[in-house]
Parts: sequence; C-alpha cells; structure tokens
Amino acid sequence: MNFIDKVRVYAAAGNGGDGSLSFRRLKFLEFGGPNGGDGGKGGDVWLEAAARLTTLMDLHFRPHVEAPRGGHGKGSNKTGDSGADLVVKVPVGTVVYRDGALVADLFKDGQRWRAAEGGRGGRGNNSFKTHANVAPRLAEKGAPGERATLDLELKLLADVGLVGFPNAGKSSFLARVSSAKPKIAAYPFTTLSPNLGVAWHKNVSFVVADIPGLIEGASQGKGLGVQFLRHVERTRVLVHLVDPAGYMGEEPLAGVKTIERELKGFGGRLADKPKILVVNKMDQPEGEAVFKAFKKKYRDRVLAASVATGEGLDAVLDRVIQELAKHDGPELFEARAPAEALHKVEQGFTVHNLGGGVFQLRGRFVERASAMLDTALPEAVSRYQHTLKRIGVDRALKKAGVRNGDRVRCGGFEFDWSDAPLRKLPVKKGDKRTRIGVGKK
Ligand SMILES: Nc1nc2c(ncn2[C@@H]2O[C@H](COP(=O)(O)OP(=O)(O)OP(=O)(O)O)[C@@H](O)[C@H]2O)c(=O)[nH]1
Ligand SMILES: [Mg+2]
Repeated sequence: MNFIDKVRVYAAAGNGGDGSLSFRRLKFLEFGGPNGGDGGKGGDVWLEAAARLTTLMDLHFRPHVEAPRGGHGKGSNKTGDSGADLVVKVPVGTVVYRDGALVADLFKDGQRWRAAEGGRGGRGNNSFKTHANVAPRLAEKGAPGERATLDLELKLLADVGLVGFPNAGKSSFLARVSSAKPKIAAYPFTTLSPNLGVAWHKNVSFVVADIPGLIEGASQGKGLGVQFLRHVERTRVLVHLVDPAGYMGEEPLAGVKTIERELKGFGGRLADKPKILVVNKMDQPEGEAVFKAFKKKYRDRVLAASVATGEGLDAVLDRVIQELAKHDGPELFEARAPAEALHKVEQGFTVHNLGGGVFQLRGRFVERASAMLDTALPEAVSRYQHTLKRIGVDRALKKAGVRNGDRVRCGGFEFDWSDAPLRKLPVKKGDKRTRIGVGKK
C-alpha cells in the first residue's frame, strides 16, 4: 500500500489566546488604569501543493492535523504570541471537498489553501477602555479555532490518459514514449497504481498517465474498480489501446464498447473527452484482420501501431499533439469559495425548543461569543447579554416559548434564562447579580 489517493482529514486550527485583565500599579498612584493585553491569534491550518509528493499517504497515517493556540495576553499591554501556522503538504492535483462540496483544487506547485482558520485572540481589558468605562473589568477568552473535516482526493494532472483492458500495452506505451519505467508483464493487472511520464514529440511536451486496466463491471467495483479513472479525469485526451487478441474471450470490437460503457459509468467528464483509438500489437498475426474490421467501423478515428516495434507510433503521437492543441488544459475544477456563503450567515442564528425547558441556540457568531465569554467577569457577562439582545436572540427565545429558569445551550456553554430586565452597561463594581449564573458544562 504505497499509493493513497483518497483520505479524510480532520483539521483543527489553534484557539486564540485569552485576553488579559490587568491594572497598572504605580508607587504613587493608587489606581493606574487597565493594561491587559490581547491574546494572540491561533495558528491556521493550510494545505500546500508540493510537486515532490505523489501520494496522500502521509495524511492517511496521520489524518489529524492541529495548529497551536495563540499565547495569552499579559499585563503591561503585552499581546500574546500568535500560534504558528501549520502547513500540510499535499501532492499537486489534490482536490478538497467539504460536506461533499468542492472547495479547493491545488493544481499548482506551491499553491496554498487555508483549511481551517485560527481563532482570534481575546481582547484584554485595555481594549475595552472607553470614556464611559475607564476601568473595565472585562476581558475575552480566545475565539475557538475552526475545525473542519475535509475529504481530499488526488486527481493527477496529466495531458493524456491511457485506457483499455488489462494487458493491452498501456504501460509499454508509457515506457516507450517517456523515460518512466512502469512495470510491464504478460499478465493482466500488472499496473496497480497510476504512473506518470513526460513525453516529447515534435517539440511538444506532455504528461501521460498510465492507469490500471479496466474490465467489464469496473464501474460497479469489479477488478481494480474505476477509482483510478479519476486520475484521467483531468486529462485533455484519452488514448484507448486495444489488444487484437481480445480480452478474456471478448472480441476486440465488442471490447471497445465495454470500455466505453465503463467510462460512461464513471460519470463526470470522461465520456465526452476526445479519444484516440489505437489497435496495438500490430506485429502479432491477428493484427491486420482486426485493424481492417476497426477501420470499417471507425474510419480515420482508429490508428494502428506496435508499441513493441515502434511501428505506427509516430502517427499516434502526431494525432495526440493535434488533439492537445485543440483542447486547452489542464482541466481544473471550479472551486466555489465557501467563505462567502459563511459570511452571509455569520450573524445568523437559530433557536430550537428541545422540550423540558431546554433550548438550543446555534450559529457561528453566537457560539463564538459564548466560547469567548469569561463567566467569572460580571462585566463580560453583561456585555454578552446585551449582545444577544441586540442581535435578537432574546426575542427569538421568547417566541420559542422560553420561561424564567429555563436552560439555554450554546456550543459548550449553558445559561439560565431570566425575564428580569438587563442592567445598564457598564455594570457597577461589586454588582454580583447577573442574569447568567452558570459556567461551562
Ligand atoms: N507483441 C507485442 N506485445 C506487446 C506490445 N505492447 C505490449 N506488449 C506486451 O503486452 C503485455 C502487456 O503489456 P503492459 O504494457 O503491461 O499492458 P498494460 O495495458 O499496462 O496491462 P495492465 O497494467 O495489466 O493493465 C506485455 O507482455 C508486453 O510486452 C506490442 O506492440 N506487441
Ligand atoms: Mg500496465
């Protein structure tokens, strides 16, 4: 097992550092004002395409990737250190899905994509200083880092894909036209994972991908299945090689239909790709008759060659570069930026009545605000209450039927609901009566 082309990754960005609550102490000044610094930002998790990698094996064995948290803020207005970003290298051609939607296509060496964003640092009390409140006893905890479950798939980037039954001569073709050295043998399923090679013909260079052979029912998972077809999904041209001896008793002409069906069965873009049909092994006695029959049906869409002797190969490569010139590449996947969609619902929230006097509050903004709340600080609690009220949470809870003493859950945080009117901001020093009484679960 050395070629892994599909993996599920759990990315956790670092939490932000907590803001500091601190006051200056001077010898002749009894009260020196707030000087608690902000927490540092948590580290991001990035994916970066690296040309030297050819498989997703590293991630297969270590699918949990985690960036460090930000440092806590300190007194004397010292900001906490930012958590270092974690950069995870993946092979060029890795595409990323989140909840089934394509979110990134890392097709270029060195290209980076942020998989999870570090939480911002909590603000220290110095940041809350205002004319109305010169000595805030208020600081935020760091925002939680983003957590993301991502499905990574390697779709090799090649210009030409070789398809056909096992034993048709695909690997031999690759070895002949490039300096790649794939395994070649006189039995089916010699190739177990894709091979790439760079070919040159008449001053045109192109990348050729050789994949394991297809058989009937491959799209239902027979043989090595069709999973390797994803590696020719981005090619611009397919070369379909045919063995004139047929495969497992199936006539070559009927065999072409079988392979076509499997390509269709894979879905996506394979069925519509330009194809060059090549009857290979023309040095074999049955070659001539088979090619004649093909010619009748496919006319000039079929070529004859012998990878073994090199006969006819120039004409095949001529056709390849003609087709490549017609179809610009490489085929990239259009990744929709999910961030946009998220921004729109950033401030949105939902309220669910779970029954038994328990309510669930959901939403990115409210969950983050809850996670950043330091319940030991009455001023912070009061500010949190006002925030919820301002964005309409109170009204939504009442509409959902909340009553005095009910529980409201938000992320990992719970509080009791009270109908009492909110206190004015800022809360006076020493005022312990707050509507929110309970801390984390
Ligand atoms: N006589 C003759 N034999 C060939 C020719 N091309 C390939 N072969 C032979 O056919 C056999 C299969 O070749 P491969 O290149 O391994 O075939 P493949 O399509 O890659 O097969 P899988 O990897 O199993 O799908 C080997 O024994 C090759 O030497 C040819 O033009 N003429
Ligand atoms: Mg092979």
